[in-house]
Amino acid sequence: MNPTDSLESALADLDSLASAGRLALDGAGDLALLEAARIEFLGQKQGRLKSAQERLKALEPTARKAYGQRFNLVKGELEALLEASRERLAAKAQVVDGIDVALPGIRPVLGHRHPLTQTTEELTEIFGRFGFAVARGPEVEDLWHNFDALNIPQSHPARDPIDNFYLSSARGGAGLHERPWAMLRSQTSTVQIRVMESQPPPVRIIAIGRVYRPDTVDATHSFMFHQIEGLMVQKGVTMADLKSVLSLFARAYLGEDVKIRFRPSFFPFTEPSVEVDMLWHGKARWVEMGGAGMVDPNVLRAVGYDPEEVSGFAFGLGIERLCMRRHGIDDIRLLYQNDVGFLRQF
Ligand code: FA5
Repeated sequence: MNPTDSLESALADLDSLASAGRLALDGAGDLALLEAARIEFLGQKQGRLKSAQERLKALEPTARKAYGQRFNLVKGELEALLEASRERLAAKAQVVDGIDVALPGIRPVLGHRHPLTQTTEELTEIFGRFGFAVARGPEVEDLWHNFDALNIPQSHPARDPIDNFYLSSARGGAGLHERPWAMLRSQTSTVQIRVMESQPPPVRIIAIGRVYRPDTVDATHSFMFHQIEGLMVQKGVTMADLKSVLSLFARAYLGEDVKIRFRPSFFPFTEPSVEVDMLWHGKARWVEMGGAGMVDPNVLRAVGYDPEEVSGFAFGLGIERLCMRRHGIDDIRLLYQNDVGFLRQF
C-alpha cells in the first residue's frame, strides 16, 4: 500500500469505479448478470468497493475524511441501484411466454340467472312452502292432453289452427289431410291431466313451463311464454281454498300491498271459472295474470277420478306478467331481447 497516495487520484479512481458500477448494476439484463455485477462491485471479500475502502488507510490522515465521505456516497448509490435493478428484474422474470404472471388478476364478469328463471325459482319456492310439489310435462303434446281431457271438444274454437301451433309432421294415417295429432302445448293445463292420470288423489302440484300460441306480439303478448299451473284435488276443496292460496301467493311474491281481484269467466275445464287480475304498479290499471276455477267434473271423470268423492281447484298464471309486475317491466319483449344492459339490472 502506498502511504503517499494522493487524495486527487484516489477520488478520481473512486469516480471511475462509481461510473463502472452504475453501468454494470443498472444495465444488467437479468438476475444472473446483476449478481455478477454485485460480486464485482459490492462483494464483501474482493469487491471493488472493498478495495477502494482499503485505500483509505494509504491516505494522509487529513485526506481521509474527504475520501471517506465520497466513498460512503458511492457505496450508498451503488447499493440503492442494486436494489432497484433487483426489483425491476424480478418483475420482468415473472413474464412467462409474454404473460406477466405476477399481475393482479382481472375478475371475470359473472353472468347471472335470467329474470324469468329467477321468477320460476321463486314461485317454486313459495308454492313449495304451501305444500305444492313440482310436476312436469312435455312441450310437444298430443291433442288428448291439450284439449279432449280438458273438456274442450272437437268442435271448440280453442282448437282452431289459427290459435295453435300444430305439428304438420305429426299427422295420423297416410293421407295428407289427416288431422295432426301433436302440437306445441298451448297451456300448462296439460300437466294437470298427466298428473291425475298417473296418480290417485290427493294431488297438490304446480307445473311451470313454456307454452306456445300464434298470438300477435305486443307489450303483453308473446308467441312463446311461460305459465305456472296449480292443481289441488282432494276431499272437500272449495273455491275459498283457491282464493286463499292465490291471495297468499300474490302477497308472498308481490308484497303485502298487492291488490288482487277475481272476475267471473269461462274455461271448459273449470266450473265456476274466474280470471285473476292484479293491479299494476303506480298505474291504476288491472292486468290479467291468469285463469282459475274449480276443476270441472268432466275433467275429473276423464282421468278416472270420482267427482262425488273429490273436488279440486286449478289455476294458470302467466310467468312473464308476474315477473313484469314485480320488476316494473312494461314490455314483455324486453325479456327476450337478450340485452345484457337490461338483464344486468335484475
Ligand atoms: C289459460 O291458459 C288457462 N289454461 C288457465 C287456467 C288454468 C284456467 C287452470 C283455469 C284453470 P289464458 O289463456 O287466459 O288461460 O292464459 C293464462 C295467462 O297466460 C294469461 O292471463 C296471461 O297472463 C298469460 N298469457 C296468455 N297469453 C299470453 C301471451 N301471448 N303472452 C304472454 N302471456 C300470455
